[in-house]
Amino acid sequence: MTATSRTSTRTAMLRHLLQRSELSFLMEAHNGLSAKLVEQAGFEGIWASGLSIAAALGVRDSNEASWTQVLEVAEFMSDATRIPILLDGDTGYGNFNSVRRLVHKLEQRGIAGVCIEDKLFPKSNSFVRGGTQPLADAAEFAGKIQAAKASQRDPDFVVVARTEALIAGQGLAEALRRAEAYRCAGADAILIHSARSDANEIQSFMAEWGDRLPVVIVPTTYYRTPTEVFAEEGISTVIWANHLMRSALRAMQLTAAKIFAEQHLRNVEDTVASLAEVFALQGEDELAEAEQRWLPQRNAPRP
Ligand code: SPV
Ligand code: MG
Repeated sequence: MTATSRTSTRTAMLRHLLQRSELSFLMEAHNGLSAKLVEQAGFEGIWASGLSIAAALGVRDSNEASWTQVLEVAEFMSDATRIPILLDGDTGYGNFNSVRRLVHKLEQRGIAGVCIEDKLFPKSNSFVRGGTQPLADAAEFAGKIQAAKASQRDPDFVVVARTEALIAGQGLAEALRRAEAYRCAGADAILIHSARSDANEIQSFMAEWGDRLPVVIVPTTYYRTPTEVFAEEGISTVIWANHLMRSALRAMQLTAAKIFAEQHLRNVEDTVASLAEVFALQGEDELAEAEQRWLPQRNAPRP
């Protein structure tokens, strides 16, 4: 399969996930390994989380990793899987022109779509300084969406417009005004983000928004809301945004602390994945087979 046909297939898959009537789910990944695990678990798509990628790189979610560093990570994730990836493209890493170049590079690397948010570069995570972060001018952000849509070569490549109006405390009317502006600019879906511990403002948004465009949510803080409620509200896609990074963090902390305290491995061996599992995930079998096919065999007669 060529890079182009692989890309088209995945973009069509992501578009379908957003547009179908049944609720869909994107699971966070932050490197090739976690992307493989998302696919193995049965998920239909991956959220390449800015927060999780930054955390895994040991930096803050404040554009401390450059966009080409994020792209490198996304490429490993793309190579490691066959399901579509929606990249968290933060603010697009600059102006409309940066967004155009980002879209080209994502298409080249088999990423099925990008989500950009109406904050200012360099952004902070919505849960860190959400309420105090200035929003981008809505018209300028709409221009970024238009530029992204105009520069994609694969018609199925997906551009999700994310508004932070609720996070910034600007209220429902402003969230709706922005979402409508981004819809008119050509966005394929709207991500409406909320930092509340209940889904009330998301439900209010949905009541007004209706089915103008598919809506994506990130229920990190309103995790107690039953998933059926999201389906009833007409939401298209739920992103589980950071839970592999957070579970890996906890597991690594516990293992490191145990080995540090005990100075032996006897009590951890049964609590960690086997090496055989690691090699299987890496596809060692395929390499052994390829070596048989393409390396001169040791006992073969010399030509
Ligand atoms: C991310 O996963 O990086 C997101 C979602 O953008 S949030 O952290 O909630 O902003
Ligand atoms: Mg993010």
